[in-house]
Amino acid sequence: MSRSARVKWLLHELVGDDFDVETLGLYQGQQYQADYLRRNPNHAVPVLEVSLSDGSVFTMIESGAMVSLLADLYPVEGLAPPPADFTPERADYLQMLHFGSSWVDMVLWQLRLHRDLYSPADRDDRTIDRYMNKFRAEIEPQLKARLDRGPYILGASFSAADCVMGHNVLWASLYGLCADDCFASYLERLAARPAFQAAFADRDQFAPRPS
Ligand SMILES: N[C@@H](CCC(=O)N[C@@H](CS)C(=O)NCC(=O)O)C(=O)O
Repeated sequence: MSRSARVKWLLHELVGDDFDVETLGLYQGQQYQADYLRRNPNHAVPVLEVSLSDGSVFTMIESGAMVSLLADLYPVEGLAPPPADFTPERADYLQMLHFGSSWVDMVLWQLRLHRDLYSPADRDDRTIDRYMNKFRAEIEPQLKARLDRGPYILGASFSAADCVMGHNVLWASLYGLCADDCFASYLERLAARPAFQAAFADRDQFAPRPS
């Protein structure tokens, strides 16, 4: 259920099971171990390590960048409108990918921190109210308008942007957001995909919040 799911899901869409997964105990603080901090100084998941033919490894530390790059690397799968001269399809795709992995993500992260992760002394109910209202009043209508027009966030076809926005909708639904039927139908469509099922098959191993 962490942001790793966005990347894991897309990898299953693109290459089946042909990648290795390493898990990290976030609630146990394993992201602060020296070896992990060398890979990601932001002490966060996901990290994507790409092994190159010269034996070196390139490390990526931003889920939105990973999704964007991976979708472009496998054009035959057709999960990203091709980068070319300007096309409205490509522009809209990038816009949704970045909206999902920055703006919408930022709002959900504030909710996650203040509802689930901070100690009771650091939680702030006004911050929770502010971001719940922002999500309901500003973000949900934009997503609903898109899902009223078509089955996926870009319209008729599933794309890598759904791996980010679908994950966000799933995340938001844990806070009682995205309650409209259009979101339930969207999640049902996404959950019917074998790659989604493979990506979330281990979800029971992870607790939604620290005990
Ligand atoms: N902008 C980053 C955010 C990554 C992030 O905050 N991941 C969370 C889990 S979803 C994490 O690992 N938090 C642990 C920590 O901050 O110590 C991305 O999208 O990859």
